[in-house]
Amino acid sequence: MMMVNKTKAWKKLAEHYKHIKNVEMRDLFDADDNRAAKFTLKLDNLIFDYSKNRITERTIKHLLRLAQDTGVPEKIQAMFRGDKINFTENRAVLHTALRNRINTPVLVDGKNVMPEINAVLAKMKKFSEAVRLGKFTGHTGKKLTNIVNIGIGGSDLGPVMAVEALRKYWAKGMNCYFISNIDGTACAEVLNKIDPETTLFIVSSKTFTTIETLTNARTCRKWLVDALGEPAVAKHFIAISTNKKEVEKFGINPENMFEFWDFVGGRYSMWSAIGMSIALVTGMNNFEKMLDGAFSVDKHFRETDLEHNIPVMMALLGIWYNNFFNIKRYAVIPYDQYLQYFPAYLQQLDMESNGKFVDADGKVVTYSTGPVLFGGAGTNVQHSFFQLIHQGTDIVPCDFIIPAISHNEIGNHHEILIANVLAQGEALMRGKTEKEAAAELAKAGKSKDEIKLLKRYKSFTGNRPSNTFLVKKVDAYTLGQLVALYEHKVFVQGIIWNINSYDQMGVELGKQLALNILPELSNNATGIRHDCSTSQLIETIKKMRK
Ligand code: G6Q
Repeated sequence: MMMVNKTKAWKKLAEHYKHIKNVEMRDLFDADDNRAAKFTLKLDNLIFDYSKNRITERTIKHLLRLAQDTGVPEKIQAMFRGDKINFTENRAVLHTALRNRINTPVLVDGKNVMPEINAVLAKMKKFSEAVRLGKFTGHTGKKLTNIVNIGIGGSDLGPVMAVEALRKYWAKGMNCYFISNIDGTACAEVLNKIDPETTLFIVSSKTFTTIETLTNARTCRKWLVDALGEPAVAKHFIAISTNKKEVEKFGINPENMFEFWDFVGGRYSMWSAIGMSIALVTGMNNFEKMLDGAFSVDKHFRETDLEHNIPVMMALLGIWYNNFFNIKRYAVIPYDQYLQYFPAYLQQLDMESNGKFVDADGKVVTYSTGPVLFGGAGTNVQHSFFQLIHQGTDIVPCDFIIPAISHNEIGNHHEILIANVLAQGEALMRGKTEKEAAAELAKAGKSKDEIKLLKRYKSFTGNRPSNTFLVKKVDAYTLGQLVALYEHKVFVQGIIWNINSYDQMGVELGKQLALNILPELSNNATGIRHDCSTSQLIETIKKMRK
């Protein structure tokens, strides 16, 4: 296949960029009162306003042509159909089947996977309700009120993000903790807070071979057995995995195992039983609402033409900046404290999916793929990295997310929050000329000399892009929608860049590398040749630890 940067659509965009790069967004807005309406899409109560981007209708036309020419519409259908689009692992990519709320058959190797998915959902419902109602109790008969998810990467980031996002829906008296890092501190700090009699551990691992998760699980198991004895394990440990054999080997009763499948990637797995902590703490009804929200986006993504398709537009705008403006980063800023872990979650989703340099034909790409993503909750980040976003030499396109209604409407807190996010988007778009800065300084009573000195420092180039996602309230449904929008955005970009968004060789390399050094640290095994820096560090650490 021809590399995408050699296609006619790409060349047209490169040509068009030469014109757009000098166009000011503030002029586009001043010239067209209808610009916001023109560049806004809606899905239920979710509004995606992408008018504050360096685009015209012509830009969109060219970008849509790129999506057409790279086969985005067909590839969307191929994913939902269960084609093995994860070609390096020869797997279908069917996280969408997990939230296929109308239960239409989805075939993998000719077999409908929906009955198995529904069976696990039913098992999750039964179990989570039993725990929440105190029918499934701990070994000593006490209600299980401390939920501890042990997992890492895709088996942690989704659940922790969603559980925190839905904190307002937590059952009274229930607490949820996450142990992911192999750093003993992660385990120690959680175990210090909980009581074995009231704790349920969820060992979440797709492969059930990940060293961090298994080491943490063993430590927690020992802690529990020391307190309550071996028979307690059956009442305090459940497993979520695709690997039944390893779960049994670990000593967890298969009855307490909730299965998922190879066609669900780790970072796409919060919709599976990996989301058990969400169901336990917020209730299965909320977990199902999250699936409903994601399903609404799946339907929109599958059935809407490219131009009105929110994930497609998100993806195309990302490509426009990454590949034509040469901007290889973007920030996601939710103005909602409950969404504080959303950027960290998206970091994995986007960077693990599209941080690839070899295309589907095995060739090294000659264009940029996945950008660097960072972010944090607003307004906090306005007091940290926003300086660079406003005046840095590098442009950072931003996604702002804001709910119209807060879960905690206290005084005028939420109005202040909303005023901040809207002001940021406007300021980034408009900027402030030296003349405007001078006028402001004069109004503030500054002297001529002060104005001369300060006006340059207080001016802002503007013309800095942002998208605004406005939702009514961050509930489970909306959360499901937001996550699914980004999932599909990442998918579309992977299609256009012609890479496999669904493998993670870099993560696997990390798993393998540590295993080479471990024996050298724990005993005196030698014989592995390292670079002299690594050898020196190993020796020094050993001395320090003696
Ligand atoms: C996700 C990645 C990775 C994975 C973790 C944990 O897509 O593959 O983040 O989720 O390495 O793996 P296990 O769930 O197998 O323990």
